[in-house]
Amino acid sequence: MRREYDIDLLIRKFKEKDKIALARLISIIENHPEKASDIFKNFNHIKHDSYIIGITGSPGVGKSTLTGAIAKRLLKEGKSIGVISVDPTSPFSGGAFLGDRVRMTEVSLDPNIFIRSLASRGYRGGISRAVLDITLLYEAFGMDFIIIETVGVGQSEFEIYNLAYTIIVVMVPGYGDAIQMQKAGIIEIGDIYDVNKKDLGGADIAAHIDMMLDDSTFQGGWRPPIVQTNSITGDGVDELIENIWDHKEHIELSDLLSEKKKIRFAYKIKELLYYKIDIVLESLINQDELNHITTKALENKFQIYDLVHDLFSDVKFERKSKS
Ligand SMILES: Nc1nc2c(ncn2[C@@H]2O[C@H](COP(=O)(O)OP(=O)(O)O)[C@@H](O)[C@H]2O)c(=O)[nH]1
Ligand SMILES: [Mg+2]
Repeated sequence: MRREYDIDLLIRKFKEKDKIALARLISIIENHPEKASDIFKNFNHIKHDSYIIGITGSPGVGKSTLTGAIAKRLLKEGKSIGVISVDPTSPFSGGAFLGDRVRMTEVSLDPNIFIRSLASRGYRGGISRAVLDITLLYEAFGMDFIIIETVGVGQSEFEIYNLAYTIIVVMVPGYGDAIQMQKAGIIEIGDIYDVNKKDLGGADIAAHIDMMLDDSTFQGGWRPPIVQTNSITGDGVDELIENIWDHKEHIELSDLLSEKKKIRFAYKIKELLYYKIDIVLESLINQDELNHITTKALENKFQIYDLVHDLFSDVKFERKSKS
């Protein structure tokens, strides 16, 4: 079946806050990054900024449930929310996975929330490119808040640090998880720490993190608070949200927010450059040449640097003068 996209019609509906149009535009941008510019040019006049919250932590700690709990409260305050759930470790590919829908069912029917799950690694230009573009679409849609949920362990291809303004690191009772997070360096990026599954304990972990933070120095004068939540019953979620507001206020007043916004766009620009360079690279070196030097490298592995270098011997890396 041939599916024509009438982008103008979609944009018109999008501007009328039609969630189906939002969903379609996200799909188009996910699958056809080359269409992004055509879509985004319709939003040039929009100056709206969403506040971006990142929720990270190991699989199963309760990030999706917590996202639902936070969203529920924000919706009650009349806010609109765009959720992006990134879990490349999920065996499901593409689209939304059922689990997250179920965990967020209560809120997912509200007209002021939109949830998108990204599960596979197969996005053109990479998963982080897709995430960045979806945040831009959410901003154009007028979302007050964007919540990005992401698996935080051993995931280098997507760095929430470059995207979100307030980062919540979620852990669970039991030292295994805390130690794993510490090893992965995730523990250093939190603006707020949440030991979830409070019903299973976790006061010791909270104290442990607190002690660890005592030994740290804090850039910008923010000492990350530690909260405990039960994201199923909602116990502790109000306190968590209070802490989000405090952090938001802190970075707004100290101008750290503009710094974070700068990082977000610098990251996006780098992403776009890499994407372009990939295309250039494909046109410079074809698969045959690649196979050829791979064979050669197999014969003499110590020549590997020279072989790659020689590939570029005919290419002139000269900057065009800008006059
Ligand atoms: N006991 C308990 N279970 C929870 C809590 N929060 C989430 N869960 C459960 O933990 C499992 C994983 O939750 P999920 O939100 O999918 O975790 P994610 O992988 O981090 O997104 C689900 O079965 C949830 O019902 C909590 O506060 N207490
Ligand atoms: Mg999840």
